[in-house]
Amino acid sequence: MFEALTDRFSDVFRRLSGRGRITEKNVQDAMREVRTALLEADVNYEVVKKFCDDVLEKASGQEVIKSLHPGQVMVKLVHDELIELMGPVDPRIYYVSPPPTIILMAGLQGSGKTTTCGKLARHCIRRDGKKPMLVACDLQRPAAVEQLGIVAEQASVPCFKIEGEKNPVKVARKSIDWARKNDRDVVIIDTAGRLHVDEEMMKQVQDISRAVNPHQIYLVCDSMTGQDAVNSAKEFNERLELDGVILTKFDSDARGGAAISVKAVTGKPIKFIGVGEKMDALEEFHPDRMAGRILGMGDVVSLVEKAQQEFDEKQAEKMQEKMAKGRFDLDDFLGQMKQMRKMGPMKDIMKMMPGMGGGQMEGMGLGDDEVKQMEAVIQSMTAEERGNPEIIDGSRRRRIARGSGTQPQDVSGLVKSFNMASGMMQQMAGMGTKDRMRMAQQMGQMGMSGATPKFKVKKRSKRLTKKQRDRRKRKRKK
Ligand SMILES: Nc1nc2c(ncn2[C@@H]2O[C@H](COP(=O)(O)OP(=O)(O)O)[C@@H](O)[C@H]2O)c(=O)[nH]1
Ligand SMILES: [Mg+2]
Repeated sequence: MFEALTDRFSDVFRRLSGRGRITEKNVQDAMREVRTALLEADVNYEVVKKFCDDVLEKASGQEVIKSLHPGQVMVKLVHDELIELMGPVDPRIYYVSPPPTIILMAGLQGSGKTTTCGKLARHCIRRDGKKPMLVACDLQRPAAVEQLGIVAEQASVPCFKIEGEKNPVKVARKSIDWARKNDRDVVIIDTAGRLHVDEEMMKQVQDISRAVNPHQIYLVCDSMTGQDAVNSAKEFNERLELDGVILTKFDSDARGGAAISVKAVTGKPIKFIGVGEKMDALEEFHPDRMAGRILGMGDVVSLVEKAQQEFDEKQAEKMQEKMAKGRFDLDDFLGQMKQMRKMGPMKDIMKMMPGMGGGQMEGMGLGDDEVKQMEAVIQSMTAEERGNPEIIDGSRRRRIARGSGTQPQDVSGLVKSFNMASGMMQQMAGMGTKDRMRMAQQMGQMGMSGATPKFKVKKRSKRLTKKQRDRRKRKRKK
């Protein structure tokens, strides 16, 4: 996802961080680079101009110039401005009573409408426990109805179609009766698109819309087409009462211009992003998380959520219990590294972690091979050592290194990472989303400035941690 932009931003801010004190001129130079980066990412020109003016104005106060960490202040300003640009967004779907809730999908040909119908249906099932169905109103191409049928099958929902019918308005109308009779509470209508906005297509979608009065109208846009997507969104928005945009093919979007400009240009927020061809590849759009990703600040919230989805629930429960009691040990750590590997290539996951965006990963040395090495080291420890890594002294270290075919410093490195992870987990276990975000931000800044981690967490969990530490001490004394 928009690696180029993230790399550029990282560069700009790293350079700023390197200076002890910055002048107004430095800020201006940095903003000039930010501007170029945004334009290269295919962000709408007007949007870039306003964005940079706004940030400069906010930065021109004494605050930035005198600040101890000017780079961090700038990151925060740009971060907040990005959030403002893309939000606010409420990605929830509001269902009507009595059912069914009618959702109309519009968009150009190839934008991903048909695929997204299936994904949205899965989303309604998974997130809200609904019983959706799809409706085949793309009668332009004979294969379109068949394609929707396949998508519906993949999403395990029924697909309503009328063989031989040429009029999409009729199909749409009849589908609503069918939904009522068959106990479906969400009706998702797929429509025909064209390669470019044209009158006939617009009229057809409008006719369908007037006939069924949808509760939500989503425009599906291909993020890879950048400003073209944004311009077509503007045209659609003038003809239909859009509720939001679904930006597809995010997984292949290297620039990010559409994501950043859609809201500012059309006034309509992005509600979902498509991140792959499979039925579960749809995510809610959260401007704060997106801003973090764009700036390479990582996205702990998404990471935690992804982990939660993939984790075996029982194991997660056990882990939480252990964390709360401060008994998270090296075995758990290993289990977690393995879980993380299950979630996808290590590299993708690490990219979502703060301060590890883009190229910084390579230097960190945390690829699959390193995880295997960790495994070897932990397996060479005794059960006692795994439970209480504090007892690992020089001679134990040498023994473990010999047993695992590593060096003693690899062993101490691992214990260090474990200590950091377990500290973080204890803090996160007692945190709400807001605190997690805050921690992500702090960690992001840490990654860029290279400073030692020092997290400020709300008092309650701080006290908890101290209690846990005391309990551990007492246990050791026994
Ligand atoms: N990588 C990727 N491909 C997608 C995504 N959404 C749709 N596609 C692909 O884009 C192509 C066009 O999608 P389709 O649903 O037929 O578009 P429609 O013409 O608007 O109905 C298909 O090959 C889809 O698999 C996405 O989020 N990521
Ligand atoms: Mg289609």
